[in-house]
Amino acid sequence: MKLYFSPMTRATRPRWMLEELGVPYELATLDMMKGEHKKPEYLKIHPLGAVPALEDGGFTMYESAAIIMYLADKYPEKGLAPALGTADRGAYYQWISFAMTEADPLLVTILMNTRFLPEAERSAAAVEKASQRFKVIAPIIQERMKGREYIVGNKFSAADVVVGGTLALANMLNALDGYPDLKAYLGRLMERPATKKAFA
Ligand SMILES: N[C@@H](CCC(=O)N[C@@H](CS)C(=O)NCC(=O)O)C(=O)O
Repeated sequence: MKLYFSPMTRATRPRWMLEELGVPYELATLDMMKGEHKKPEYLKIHPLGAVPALEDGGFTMYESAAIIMYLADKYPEKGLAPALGTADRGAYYQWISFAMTEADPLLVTILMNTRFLPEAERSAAAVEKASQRFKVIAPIIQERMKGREYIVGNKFSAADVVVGGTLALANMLNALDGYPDLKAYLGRLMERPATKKAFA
């Protein structure tokens, strides 16, 4: 299995998942500064030229959360996804989707408009709007975490990888200040050996 990866990107999440699974994998690190992710051979793997992507045998796929869920299902014996058709499996899909569709885009907007876009293209209004909306989303996750160790059920799952990845991005943008339960949850996740390897 080969993971197309660049440090400090969404690719850290499937790398974390692979480390949690403890299965062998190859890391194909793309140098984004050199535009390696936009080369024609990589565009055949990911049509947008983004990371991550996963190659498994003759098959390739992209989208970080999809890769993480695929890996959880590929290794059922590792127990990183709740059983199909259970309430926990429903919650698992819910929190993965919530992190990816409700929280992540806001954080990417803040990241792009504070760090990555050329100064002339940055929008303070977009940052303000996304920050205000994140103040609606973060308390919902924090409420979920009250009295819980993990986002789903009472054990670590692939949903913690996705939600943890989102919270790590939020924390990097100082968007978790004022959410002590989220900071504590993220702190616990960051102590895991697999997380330390993936984020190293
Ligand atoms: N929804 C995708 C987003 C992937 C994505 O946008 N990756 C960024 C790095 S965090 C990237 O490669 N950007 C380069 C580009 O789009 O040109 C996922 O979760 O995998």
